[in-house]
Amino acid sequence: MAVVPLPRVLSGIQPTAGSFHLGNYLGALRQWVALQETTEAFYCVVDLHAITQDWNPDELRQNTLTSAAQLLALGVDPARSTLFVQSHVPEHVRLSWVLECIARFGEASRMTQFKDKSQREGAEGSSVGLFTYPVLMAADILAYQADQVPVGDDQRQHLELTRDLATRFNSRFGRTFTVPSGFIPEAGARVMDLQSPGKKMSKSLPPAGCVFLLDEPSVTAKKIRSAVTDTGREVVADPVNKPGVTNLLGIHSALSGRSVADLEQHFAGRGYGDLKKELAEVVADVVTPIRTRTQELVDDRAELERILAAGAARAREVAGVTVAAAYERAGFLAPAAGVVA
Ligand code: ATP
Ligand code: LTN
Repeated sequence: MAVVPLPRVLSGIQPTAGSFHLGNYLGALRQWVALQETTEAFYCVVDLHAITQDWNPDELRQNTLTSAAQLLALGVDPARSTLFVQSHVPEHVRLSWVLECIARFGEASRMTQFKDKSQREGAEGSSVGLFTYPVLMAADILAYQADQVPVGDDQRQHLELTRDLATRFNSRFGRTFTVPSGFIPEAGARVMDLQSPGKKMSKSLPPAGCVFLLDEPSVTAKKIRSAVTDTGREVVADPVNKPGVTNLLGIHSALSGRSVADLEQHFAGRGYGDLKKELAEVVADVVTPIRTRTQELVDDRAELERILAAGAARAREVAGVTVAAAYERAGFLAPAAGVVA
């Protein structure tokens, strides 16, 4: 009987904070865990992406370890998926250069994440790496011939660029890359900030609006208690007039698995205070075990490093094959035997 290969999945997350937040978890990381059951998954901590804006080397090293520990704690299983650190696999950068040379200046300039982030620093203060960031992301994905990429809604445009670059390379040089699709969840794809519910929850906004997985439960409860709600008192979803309450209901629904309509009934005749109190409990039930396990893993650095070394070795095997094929098709002279490429 022919063996049908499992679909391939690749995703990455930046180690740019000491902790992931609920937006990361619901928008992306929870899907990472689910997808390991049915796919061959590659997950990386994208440390090279983390230096496109100002960084501190010691913090980067520490955050890379803590990020890997959180991924394991929330359910990424190294026996079933390949977990690694991007900078341990030099094939990403080798492929990225070639893709940079087929990407167009105009298309990279249209990336809204680049426009937003570069606006904050201005053209003189923004790095060239910030501009080419989405092309490195394309290389991350294409090097593994990924079929699906689980990410939050904000990464849609980067995925579209990835697909365009794969198609362009394939039509110029012959079929080399799988053209990937996004895997974007409906519930949780866009968790909003608790203080500014018009903006997505993000570590770059003030911490009061962002629920970090490694926050103490009392801190989380306080953030939820202080979440901006709306005029009126009814607990109903209404994205236009009640963005704050709608966001809280959306988070509850994504974590508890109950539909928003069911929650509206459950809170009928009760106020925002009740919603917030219950939501804090629902969040604590999910994040407390993740916090505890993360700490245990961070304390066992040797084991963490062993898992990451095994992941990088497996990742290099797969990415090496793709990048060798892409280099050959692009016309690079193969190095003579004995020359390490
Ligand atoms: P920043 O806002 O500082 O750029 P971030 O907090 O958005 O960073 P990333 O590392 O860029 O975090 O995102 C990691 C993953 O989490 C991505 O797949 C992204 O789509 C998803 N994600 C981030 N924020 C949210 C959110 N508020 N809702 C849903 N998904 C999110
Ligand atoms: N750009 C993404 C992080 C990222 C990624 C990837 C996601 C880098 N490489 C490859 C999926 C696949 C972000 O900002 N969240």
